[in-house]
Amino acid sequence: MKAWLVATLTLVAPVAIAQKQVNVYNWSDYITEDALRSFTQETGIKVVYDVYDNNEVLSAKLLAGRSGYDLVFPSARPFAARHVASGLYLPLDKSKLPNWKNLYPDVLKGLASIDPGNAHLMPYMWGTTGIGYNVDKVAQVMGKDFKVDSWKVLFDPATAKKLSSCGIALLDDEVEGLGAALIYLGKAPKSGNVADLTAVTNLYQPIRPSIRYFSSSRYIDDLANGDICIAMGYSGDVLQARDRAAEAENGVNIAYAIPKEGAIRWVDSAAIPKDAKNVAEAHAFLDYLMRPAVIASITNYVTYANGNQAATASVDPDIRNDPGIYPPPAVAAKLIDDTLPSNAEQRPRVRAWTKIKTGR
Ligand code: SPD
Repeated sequence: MKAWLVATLTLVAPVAIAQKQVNVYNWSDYITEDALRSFTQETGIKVVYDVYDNNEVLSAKLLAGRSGYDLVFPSARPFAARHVASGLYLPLDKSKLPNWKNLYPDVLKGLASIDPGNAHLMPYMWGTTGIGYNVDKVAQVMGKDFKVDSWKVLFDPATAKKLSSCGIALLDDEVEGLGAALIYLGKAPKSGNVADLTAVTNLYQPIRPSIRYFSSSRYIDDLANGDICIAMGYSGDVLQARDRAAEAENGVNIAYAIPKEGAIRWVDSAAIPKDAKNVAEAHAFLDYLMRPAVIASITNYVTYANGNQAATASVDPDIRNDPGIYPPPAVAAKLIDDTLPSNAEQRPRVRAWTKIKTGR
């Protein structure tokens, strides 16, 4: 072939145009398929979506570097706070986020204490950690007048033993697992005090044989199907279990309780890892998530409150008035915002939690 012909063919040969994409790593059961599909339809950006159910798993990937993710959703305290302090995130380019104005000023103010100037973290959803339960099975085992209104339901060995017959699950979450026990003992949920943590391990020790498993996601389906009857759980996940059971019309009746001793209120945020490859696409996806109609429809499905003030009017009234999702003032007064243990407090906490989980 003549040289000039080869050159011409090379020039006109079709070049595959790479589709833009964004690699998202979020908690499981925390978005709608419809939101992902609509984003791609509108922008042409493909969303590669992976899920986790534990902040430690996300942290390990970020600390190792080259996670391959362009957008991640750490819980604000202590995780996102530590990530920001370690320089793991890119500053957000607010000029690419016109919907930032829709966010709640109070939520932003809360995040600014761990992320000065709200430079890296966008508030996504917030919720509480309490107790999810199968109303009829618990009544069957404990008697119809038994109330699920205290952490005692999980931490009293005699009660736990009885409830183990229908299945108890706990979160695989050090912050929440230790936090609930510390609140029950009247201590600060972020305590790293060795005496407090010994009291916590002593509290778990007699109930440990009654715990079927530790998982931060499996309990949703298990509650909905009637395979367990009680779980320490995240508010929206328990209410998703309630909705799944109702949809399946399987006669399982799930409720969520915020214990009278108090509970942790947490916020999950979104951030762009420092080594993200698709930064423009990550900003486009973040801005899309801050559209009132988009985030309200996600809230309506995942049953978590969001950090978007402009979305409130579009949230389904049933969700807005659900005390498990938006706790009324008397309950809110008992909530303790997630906190940030120091490194010195963290070490004994990790040791205590490992001991509790392994039962050794
Ligand atoms: N299925 C979504 C669950 C989100 C829970 N994030 C909160 C963690 C609190 N430590």
